[in-house]
Amino acid sequence: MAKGNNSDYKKMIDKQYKDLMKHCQLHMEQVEKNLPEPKEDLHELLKERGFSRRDFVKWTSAMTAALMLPPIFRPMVAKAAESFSRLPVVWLHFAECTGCSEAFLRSSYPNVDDILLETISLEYHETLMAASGYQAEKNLEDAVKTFDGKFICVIEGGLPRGLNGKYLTLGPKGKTGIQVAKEVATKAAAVVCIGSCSAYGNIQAAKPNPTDAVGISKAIGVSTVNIAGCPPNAVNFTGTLLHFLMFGSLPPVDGLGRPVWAYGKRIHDYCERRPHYDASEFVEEWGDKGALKGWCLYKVGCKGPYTYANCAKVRFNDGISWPVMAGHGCIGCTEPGFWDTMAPLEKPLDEKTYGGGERTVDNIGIALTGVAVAGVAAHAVASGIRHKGDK
Ligand code: FSX
Ligand code: SF4
Ligand code: F3S
Repeated sequence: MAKGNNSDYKKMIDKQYKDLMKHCQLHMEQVEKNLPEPKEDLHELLKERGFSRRDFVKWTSAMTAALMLPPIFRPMVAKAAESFSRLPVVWLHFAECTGCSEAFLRSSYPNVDDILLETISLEYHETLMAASGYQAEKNLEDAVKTFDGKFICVIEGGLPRGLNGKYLTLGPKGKTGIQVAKEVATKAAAVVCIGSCSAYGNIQAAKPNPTDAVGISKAIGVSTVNIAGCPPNAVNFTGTLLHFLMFGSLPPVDGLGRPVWAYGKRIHDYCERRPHYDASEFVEEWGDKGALKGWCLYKVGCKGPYTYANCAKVRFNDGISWPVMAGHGCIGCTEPGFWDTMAPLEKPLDEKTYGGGERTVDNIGIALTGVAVAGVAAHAVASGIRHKGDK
């Protein structure tokens, strides 16, 4: 490319980021004005847990990069983190195992993301709140009324549609999950699905799906941002909420509703065992010499080539490990219907059906999930319309 073109391009990018920064600053001023005062002092909390200022700065850099923003946005990420407890959140539970809440709130090695989640202003959370029965229902009604159009509705769990939704009823009035979801989600600024159950139905939607369970978007027809995974990574949730605080909208998503910054690449693309895959060095059975040497887990069922997520990059438990590092293949938990489509979990997918031979694995992954990428633009537009945040 000619030198002139290069500098024109740089100027254009610089201008775009400048405009984005301006938008971010304006939006954060609105946040200051319109949302309640912070309920928690993040820095106090971090200090109590033994995190230094330097740890926080390191975390802001990592989060800014993870969100695919240039370093000039670091102070804004820090500001958004400090404002995290201003964001009113109503957290609903439907058909699921509550592993998502457990994974987020009971970390043995809490990192900055986990502490950030502790500051979240939970107006309603069925597992954590003390209230029950009529009182709980009143709390929910009050929260929805007080923060109408401003709160984030976080949903864990899918919705059974069978028997008119009566496989799942909640509260003293015996409302169906579908009713509750409609009442709350339609009043929210945005709906964030935590985990593959609320995103796509997941385990309760696995064949033969006796209750006709589906994800939230399919059940009630609202656009949702899907933090897929069973359970998902806290980083992907906090990053998505930080984006909302900074820009007043949720981040761009793929055709399956997953934020592109977190789910834009395959497990196989970031995997530390990838050089062994490329060198055809495979674990053939559990405990063999390949397993001891950390070779590729494809032949013992790793579904990393078909799965979009950043697990290898951000890992779990304060970056300690992730499934493939721990020695088991990825089971594809961020993909819709993985219990059926990725089965058997400890064997490769049928190579006859999918083309056969390791050389084709890359192509299979892209063919199977290509549909996700094709829908990026359409869904981004739809979610932009859906979210009532600051324009
Ligand atoms: Fe599902 Fe979450 Fe898996 Fe469990 O709530 S994503 S079954 S870890 O708990 O929804
Ligand atoms: Fe890693 Fe699995 Fe890909 Fe092997 S098949 S390189 S273990 S993601
Ligand atoms: Fe799930 Fe695979 Fe990550 S099983 S946690 S997407 S490595």
